[in-house]
Amino acid sequence: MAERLIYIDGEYFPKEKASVSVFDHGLLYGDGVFEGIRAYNGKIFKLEEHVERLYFSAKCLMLDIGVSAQEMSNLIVESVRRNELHDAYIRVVVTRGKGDLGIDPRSCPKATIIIIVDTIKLYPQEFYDNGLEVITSSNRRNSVEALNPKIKSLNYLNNIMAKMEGTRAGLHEVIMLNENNYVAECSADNIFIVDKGILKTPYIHLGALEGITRNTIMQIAKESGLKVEESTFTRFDIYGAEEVFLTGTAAEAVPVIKVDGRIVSDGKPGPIFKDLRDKYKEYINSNGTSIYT
Ligand code: PXG
Repeated sequence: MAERLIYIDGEYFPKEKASVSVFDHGLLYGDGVFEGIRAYNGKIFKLEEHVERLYFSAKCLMLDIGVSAQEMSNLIVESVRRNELHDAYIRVVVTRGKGDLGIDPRSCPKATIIIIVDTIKLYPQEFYDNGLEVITSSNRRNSVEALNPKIKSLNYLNNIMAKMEGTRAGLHEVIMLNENNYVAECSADNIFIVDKGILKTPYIHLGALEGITRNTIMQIAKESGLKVEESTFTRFDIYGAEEVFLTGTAAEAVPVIKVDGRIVSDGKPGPIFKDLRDKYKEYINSNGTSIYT
C-alpha cells in the first residue's frame, strides 16, 4: 500500500509529518470551512458540487481561499492520484490560516489549505440491512440567523454534542430540530420521510446543510417518477411516516426503523428506500470526475 500523502499549502507530507501551526485560526477559533468527498472506482463523486459548496461556505465567512475553484478541483484530483486510491474519502479543510492570538482574521495573511485522502471506514452492513434506531437530540441545530448550517464550517459543536447524546443512548445518529421545533436534519446526515407516497425532506432554510447526497437522491427520485417535496415537519410527522431514511456522503442512504421509540411502519426498511438506494448505487458507479485519465 502506498504511503498516505497529505496536501498542505503546496506540499505533500506523509501522515505523521502532516501538521499545522498552533496559531492557525482553524484550531484557535474554528475559523474555517471543510468538505467530505468520496471517490468510487477511480472517479470523484460530485467534485464540482463539493468545490462549489466549499467556495460558498468560504464566501459567507469572507475567507479568501487563495486559489481558484478550478485549481482546487485539480489539487483534489492530484491528491487522490498521489495516494493511488480508486475508492477514497477526501477531506478538504480550508482555515483562515496562521495569525495572532485574537479573533481578528486580519492577522492571518493566508488561508491554510489541507487535503487529506484516506480510505473510508464503512458503516456495518447491518445498518443497511436492518435499519437504524434514532432519537431526537435535545441539542438544537444552529439558528440560521446565528451561524447558518448551509455553511459547512469548522464549528460543529452543536452536532458533536448531539452525536454524543446519541452515543450515550447506544445509537449512531440523532435527529436535530431547529429552534422552532421543526426537524432540520441529523448530526451528519440529511433526513427524508415518505408520507402518503410523497418523498419529503426539510427545507434547507429550516437549518440544514444542503447535502449533496440529499440533492442527488431528490433528483433520482424525481426521475423515477416519485413526487418529491421540500417541506416543514415535526417529530410527530416522522412518527407517522411510512418510511424514514438518512443520506450523507459517508452513509450514502441508510434506513431508519425506530424513532424516539416509535417503530416506523413494520420496522423494516421500506420499498421506496430500497429502490432509491439501488438507484443511488448505480448512479455513484457511473458518474464522477476521472482521477487517472
Ligand atoms: N448534514 C450535516 C450536518 C453534514 O455535516 C450532511 C448533512 C450530508 O451532506 P452530504 O453533502 O455529505 O450529502 C453532512 C455531511 C464524516 C463527516 O467525516 C460527514 C459529514 C460531516 C462531518 C463529518 O463522517 N457529513
